Amino acid sequence: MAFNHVCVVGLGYVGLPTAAVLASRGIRVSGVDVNPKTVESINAGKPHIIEPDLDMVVHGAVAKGQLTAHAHAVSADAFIIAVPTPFDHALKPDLSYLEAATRSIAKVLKKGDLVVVESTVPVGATKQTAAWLTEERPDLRFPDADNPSAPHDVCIAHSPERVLPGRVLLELVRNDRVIGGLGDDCAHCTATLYATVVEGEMHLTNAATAELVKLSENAFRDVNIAFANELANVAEPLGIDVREVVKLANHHPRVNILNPGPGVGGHCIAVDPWFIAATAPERTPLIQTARRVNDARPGTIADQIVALASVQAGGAVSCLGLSYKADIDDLRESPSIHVVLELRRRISNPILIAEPHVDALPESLAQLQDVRLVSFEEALSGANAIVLLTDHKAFALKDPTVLGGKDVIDTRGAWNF
Ligand code: SAJ
Repeated sequence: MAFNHVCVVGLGYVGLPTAAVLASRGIRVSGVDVNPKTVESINAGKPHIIEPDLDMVVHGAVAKGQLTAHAHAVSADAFIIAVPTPFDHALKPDLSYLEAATRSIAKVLKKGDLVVVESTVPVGATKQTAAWLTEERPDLRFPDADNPSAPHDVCIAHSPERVLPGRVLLELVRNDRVIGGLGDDCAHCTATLYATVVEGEMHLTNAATAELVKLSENAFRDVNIAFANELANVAEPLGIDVREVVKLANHHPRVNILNPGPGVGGHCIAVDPWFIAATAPERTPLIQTARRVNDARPGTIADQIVALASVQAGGAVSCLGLSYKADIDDLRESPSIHVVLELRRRISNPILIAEPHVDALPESLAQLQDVRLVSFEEALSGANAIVLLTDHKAFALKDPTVLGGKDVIDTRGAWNF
């Protein structure tokens, strides 16, 4: 099966790199996004997100006419859906973007097309995608997870993205892929599409298994980081360096503890475990507890900051880094933001924030009293309490003596004095 034209719905952190890489392999790609600014910027050859080398690949693909962006779905041979799947206030998955994207492609679907859900979804969502399509297009036959060998006109599969922000273009190509088909032939058909870009192995299974595989990967990491953070909660009051504990424990051949930090952020690891919990609330005490342990870390860090002598004396606090991890501009679910919010709840001292990847504070912080975005240099010179929250390369200390006499909390273990 040949795919000459692919429509990628959702041009965010996953959709845009996927669209650009497919286009760079000579496939005609139409990207679709509901945000007119995103469409405009991509058609001008400029990605709206920061990711190493993405600007070059997008610019090249747009200049060659291989990649175009649109406000509405375009008829194609294959559709890749890469829209957000957040959770709601009750910690339940919110599939409204997936539903809207699915219904939007229904209008242009034809016999022989392929639909791939790349968004991370709760178990059963790919099956639900087929149900939405059936509602919209009763004239077409869609695969049935309960009868996968039944004939169908359109293939549907789940192939979760597994790329690490900051290494997206590299991992998109090199990582193994899990592909779960709804009907018997759907995974094979999807593997043909990804074979144009993926150098890693492709592991074919059914859709529900692929859904749980993806959620398990992120929940595993969340539980491991929660363990590291719990160790930090134990070690810090005892005056023990938790990083040395982790480093030495990891010398055991069968131990691999991740790094403690200010908490877990981003749109994946801080969110996906709740998708498993929502499916089986009574059977996931470990996964739910890990989420709570990680979510409590910013409050613990805020308590440590409040206890510093310079803060007790009323001095300013400088918080370095707002994004959820190093060298990216993504502030989603960032523990750094929660540290600042918790800090403002506890004290009224001035708070200076340095974040080289943003031009303005996010709304949740901009509305707080006496919280300012400043340069790294001003953050270092303007306060006697310095807290490293995100270990951006830009915060590497050329001259550690600038911290002389100051109260310092390095939540990432990035500064060696
Ligand atoms: N973190 C720690 N300690 C660690 C590692 C991470 O506190 O030892 C924190 C980070 O600072 C960050 C959060 O956890 O706040 C998550 O960062 P991350 O680098 O672990 O992962 P993400 O969310 O950027 O990307 C993850 C990846 N999943 C796995 O590694 C299993 C990526 O491969 C997935 O594609 C992505 O989620 C996703 O989209 O699901």
